[in-house]
Amino acid sequence: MKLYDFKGAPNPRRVRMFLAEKGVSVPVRQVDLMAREQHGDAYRAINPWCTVPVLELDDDTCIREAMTICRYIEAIHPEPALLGTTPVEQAAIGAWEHKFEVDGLIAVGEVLRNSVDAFAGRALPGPVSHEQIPALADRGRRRIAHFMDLLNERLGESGHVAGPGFSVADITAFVAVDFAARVEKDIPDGHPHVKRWHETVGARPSAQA
Ligand SMILES: N[C@@H](CCC(=O)N[C@@H](CS)C(=O)NCC(=O)O)C(=O)O
Repeated sequence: MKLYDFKGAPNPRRVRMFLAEKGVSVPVRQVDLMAREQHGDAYRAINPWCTVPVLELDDDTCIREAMTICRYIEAIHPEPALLGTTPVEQAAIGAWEHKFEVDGLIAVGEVLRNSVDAFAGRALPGPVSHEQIPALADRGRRRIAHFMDLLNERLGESGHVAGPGFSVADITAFVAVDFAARVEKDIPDGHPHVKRWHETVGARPSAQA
């Protein structure tokens, strides 16, 4: 197995944290997104969608999309369960994980990709060129504020994002909060539950992944 990764990017980090929580070590190959290696022919043969992460299996099968990779890893390494063990747990984890991917991770991406010069002409990942829309960066900032509010509200009623135990929903939300620091610097005041939870999750060894 091999993980195609880019150290500074949030989506591969979700997979690295997931693997670390499982105690599974996988060889990593860095794809230089800054040098546009993802758009070159060699990487397109791995993933024509031109994104990381990708998990390449020993038979050359390439699995793309962070959550799909996590589901695959959970299937072959069920312990500790990070996607839930009962159908109800799985439903809650799936819903919260997706909610915070869209409201958190994608909102931050919307700001950065529509405002940072390095993303000019690349406002969406993938092989198609898209121009930046500055209004989307403004909307993204409002979306991040809403994400922090929602996460704080949720963590005020639950020890972890999807229930009492740690799950992949915590990984996605944690990576999104750290990614938001590239826009907002700190967790905003008035979000004590996010701060408490961020310290707890940040103390897990997987947070260094
Ligand atoms: N939905 C995809 C998103 C993958 C994605 O957008 N990855 C970013 C890095 S976080 C990327 O590869 N960007 C390439 C680029 O910016 O050209 C997933 O969950 O894996």
